[in-house]
Amino acid sequence: MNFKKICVLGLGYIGLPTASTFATHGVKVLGVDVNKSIVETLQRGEIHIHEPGLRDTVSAALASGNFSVSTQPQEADAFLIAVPTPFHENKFGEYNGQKYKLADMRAVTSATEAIVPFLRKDNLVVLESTSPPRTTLELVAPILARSGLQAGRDFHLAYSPERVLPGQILRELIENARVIGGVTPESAQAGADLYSIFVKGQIVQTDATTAEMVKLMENTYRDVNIAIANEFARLADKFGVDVWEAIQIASLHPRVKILSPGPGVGGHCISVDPWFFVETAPELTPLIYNSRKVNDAQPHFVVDLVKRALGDVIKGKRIAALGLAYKPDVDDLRESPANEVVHLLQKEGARVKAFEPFKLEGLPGMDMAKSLDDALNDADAIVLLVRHTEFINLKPIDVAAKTKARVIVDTVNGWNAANWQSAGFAVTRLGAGK
Ligand code: SAJ
Repeated sequence: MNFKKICVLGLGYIGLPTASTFATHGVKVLGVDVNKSIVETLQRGEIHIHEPGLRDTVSAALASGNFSVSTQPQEADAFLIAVPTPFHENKFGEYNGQKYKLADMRAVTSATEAIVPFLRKDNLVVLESTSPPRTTLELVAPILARSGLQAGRDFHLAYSPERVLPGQILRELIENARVIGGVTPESAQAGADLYSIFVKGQIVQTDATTAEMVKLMENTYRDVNIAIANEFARLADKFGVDVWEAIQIASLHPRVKILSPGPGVGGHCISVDPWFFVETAPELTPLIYNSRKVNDAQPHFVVDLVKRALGDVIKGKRIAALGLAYKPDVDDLRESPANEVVHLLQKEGARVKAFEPFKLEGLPGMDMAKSLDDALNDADAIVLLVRHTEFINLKPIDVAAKTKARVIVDTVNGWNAANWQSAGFAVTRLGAGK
């Protein structure tokens, strides 16, 4: 198929990089977002999200004359849906007395509805949003049928998940393997024709539901494996073993690769996607469900460690919390376990001062330090919550000179315990029972 003009609905972390990359590859792109202020920001040539290289790609797309933005779709050869699929805030499912979260598909529904008046014979529609299995067949196709056209017969319909890593989106968008699941083989082929405009990685064609499952399986696999690493950390703590040493040794086995324990699992993908399986088949997913529970409980385990490090007294203690981001060297605080640790410590009566070098303003309700020195100054204990390079490179001697705190809690195996001990610190590490 030949694509002269496409319409991308949703200009967020995935839609904007995708739309602007198509435009810099010679396709006319209309970017659509229901949020007026996002559209206006882009029309001014600015961007509303932080992602390395994105500003340059969007500027190049605008300069090429191929990229325009609007709050309304228009006729096009292909429509891409890249809108968020968060959870319902106050709606839960229940199975055997266990509550689970439910995907909020309203954005997918309304973006699909917005396409209906513009859908023409032989068009291609691609859903990119992470969605519960069978969404393409059972939610998107029936809405598009309101046009009088039928998916797979009159127009092509496919599901193609993004699998890019925040911080490396623009490179991975081009280089990663791409899965395209069509409602018919012809739909998958049409999707492959479209993405091959810029994708250099392998393009794999399959059916729509397989592609939906693939995306959820990838992130669920990671979540379950982090959960087992977190349980190993708890076990090591109990048995007087250093989990980091044990993981290193176990991973010498040619068929074992253990992920890293930490303060929990954050971000907008791995802590979210497994729920889409649980929601659609709670009776089949006890392992996935319990892994989510283990990872969500990990901040409580960290708080117990901090308590232990402080001789069981947490109330009134001043704690410097280093890092709030959901993972190292990013500015994204969404669903971050570090935030959860800070909230729990505050609830226990600690006076927490947090320092996040990638987002100094932090989050509402937090006492944010303006600088590292500001955080360390008059702290009783230092808790390392994120492996930001800046923190990993700290020298114990320098830190000792800036604070009266002599207690550190390392939740990410970021610091060499012996070095800190020789600078006079009492060191507690997550998973280090030794
Ligand atoms: N984490 C651990 N231990 C580990 C690895 C990660 O505790 O050994 C924690 C991190 O600290 C973080 C969370 O897990 O809080 C998730 O971080 P991540 O770097 O593993 O993943 P994300 O959420 O940034 O991006 C993932 C990626 N998926 C996989 O690696 C399977 C990315 O490719 C997906 O595109 C993205 O989810 C998504 O949007 O689905």
